[in-house]
Amino acid sequence: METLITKFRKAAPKAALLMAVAAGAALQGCSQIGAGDSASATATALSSDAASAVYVAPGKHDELYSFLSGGFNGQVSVYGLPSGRLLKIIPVFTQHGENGYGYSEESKAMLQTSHGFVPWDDLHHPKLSRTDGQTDGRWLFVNGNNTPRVARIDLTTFETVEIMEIPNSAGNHCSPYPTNNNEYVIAGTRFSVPLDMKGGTSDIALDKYNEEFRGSISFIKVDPEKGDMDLDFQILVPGFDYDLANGGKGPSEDWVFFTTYNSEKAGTLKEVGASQNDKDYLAAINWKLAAKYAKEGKAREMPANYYHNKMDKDTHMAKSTVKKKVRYLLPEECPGMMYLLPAPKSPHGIDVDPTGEHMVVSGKLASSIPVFSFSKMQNAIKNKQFDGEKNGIPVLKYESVLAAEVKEPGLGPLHTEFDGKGNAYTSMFVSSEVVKWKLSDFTVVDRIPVYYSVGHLMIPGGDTKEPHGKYLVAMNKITKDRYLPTGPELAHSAQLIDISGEKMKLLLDFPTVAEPHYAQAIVADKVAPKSVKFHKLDENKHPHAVKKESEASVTREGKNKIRVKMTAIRSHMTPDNIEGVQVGDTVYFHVTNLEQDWDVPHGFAVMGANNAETLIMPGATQTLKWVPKKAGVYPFYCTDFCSALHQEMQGYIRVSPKGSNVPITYSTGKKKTAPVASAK
Ligand code: RUQ
Ligand code: CUA
Repeated sequence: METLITKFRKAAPKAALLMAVAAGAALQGCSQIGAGDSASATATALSSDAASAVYVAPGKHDELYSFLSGGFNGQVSVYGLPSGRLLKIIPVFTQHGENGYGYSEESKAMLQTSHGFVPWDDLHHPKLSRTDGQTDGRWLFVNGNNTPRVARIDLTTFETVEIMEIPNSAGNHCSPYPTNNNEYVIAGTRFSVPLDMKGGTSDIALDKYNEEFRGSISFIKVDPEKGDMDLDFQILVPGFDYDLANGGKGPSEDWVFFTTYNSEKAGTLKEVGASQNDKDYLAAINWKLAAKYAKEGKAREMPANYYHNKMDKDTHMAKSTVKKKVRYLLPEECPGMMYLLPAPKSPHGIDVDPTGEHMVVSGKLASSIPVFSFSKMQNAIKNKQFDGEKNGIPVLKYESVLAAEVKEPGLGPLHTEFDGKGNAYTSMFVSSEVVKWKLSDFTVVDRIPVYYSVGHLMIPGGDTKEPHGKYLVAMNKITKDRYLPTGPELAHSAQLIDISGEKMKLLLDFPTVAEPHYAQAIVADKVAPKSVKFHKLDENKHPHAVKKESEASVTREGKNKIRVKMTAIRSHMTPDNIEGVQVGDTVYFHVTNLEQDWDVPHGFAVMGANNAETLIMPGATQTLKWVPKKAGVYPFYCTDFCSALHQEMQGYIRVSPKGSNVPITYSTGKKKTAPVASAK
């Protein structure tokens, strides 16, 4: 049973079902056996009106924006729902050739970390900002798993505007969780590590796991107006693995909950070692009390070394700040702040229902789904119904906090979302289905097969106080025969399910970009009206912006730096003829797009640049760095088809040998000589 999931990853979906039978577990949803084997079986699962339910006529807008994480591609993709149309890819932790993110001089700093430039990450969980426990459409927070980071995307521009590295963390999976008014975005470590208390990890023997390794939970403060993040403090927690986080609502608003596994503290072969205990824990933290302790002097301080990267709104340039300190709390010194609730076998998802009373814990290896009660938890704390303690943290008695167990829900429960009408929906990884059950009596009322091996599922607003319970998106881990084959690598598959009626109905399959883990969705009205159409040129404060063609220039600074301040407007660049550059020079092309209209970006690329193009939005300035290695003439051009004369939007830059006496000249049309070089 321990290796069920690992084995399953290698097995075909059908084999997994057989395995499940062999394991002696109850097999649910028999209707799906072999359903994936033929296209016709799938077709029968579709109701006849599915097509019209997802049809958004040409020129019409979708009802919802959805944000699907890109997993190991490090980006977020934006889909319209119900159509499943891909609207945009937002690069976050990865370089992106489409718009030069992570390649342009302005955006490179976004990807700086204490480990240097890290242009990739494993992005799992998008979470929308909230006001009064409901999505407000201002920002999207996402986590980077591998090099622990939390990023903020601004939903007026759909751009990543801030990335905060998380110190004392490794595998930032349990992240991010914004509280109901974005007071904090909370991020927990997946891998515990031996902290050297100086901002790094210690060089110690790996068999010291049990004594030396620790986890951390970070509390990032969010500016209520601007959204700017700031790491306020951390809680150093026992060396378990922390998997997922979800927060309270209403009565449980001050609390945030974390699933843990590996309470065994195994340091090797975790698929066995971390599955020994019958129960691991749900960790409950009173974040308001934690913040109070931190404010009232309970926090200690240790050296740290982590990057905070921010995109400046006016200059459109990212800047890194290196932080050298972090404050931390120890749970054993902060009574009432943290409790552990025993939860069956290596739980994965934790989801709190819209009323804030029920905490649903999905134990991927457990045969039932335990649902904890917040009011019972409060009573158990009051009456000290403890079952000992772990590292000074009280463990509550299982029975004292349990509301009920959902019996025989299916195999491999992972995640749960809610429709706001008293129903919960849980994804079943092993038995490949979504199971609907009632919060009133914890009975299963419906189930629908999904193709195949669903991980996360998402209902718009399904983790908030007010879900928009019309659709559910299942994000599946295995695709197999769902689409035309594309060689060994297949797109992952999402499925849209209608949950407006009693019975769930499959509406649509759509391929995703890389691997979506979680997603969030929001009604379009909360985002679309605020979408920026272009940047105002006269508000552009980029230090190398030029706002008129007559101000364009080429200057040599010092010995071998060349600055080209260029403008772009349909359908030419100024200047488009440049001479006087030498081998060994570093050339900065600062291109300002003079357009003041929606949807008229210009691109810029130069032959042989070890770089991507840069795509400049109207009113903005972007910089491409180029180091020519050989003398000659190099064309440059606009990469985005912007007008009928787009193909004419091109120019030449001449590169002469080092030390040559070709003077700097530049022009568009009539030739002009540079002013005497400024020496800087
Ligand atoms: S977690 S399903 Cu990050 Cu479940 Cu992926
Ligand atoms: Cu500008 Cu094409």
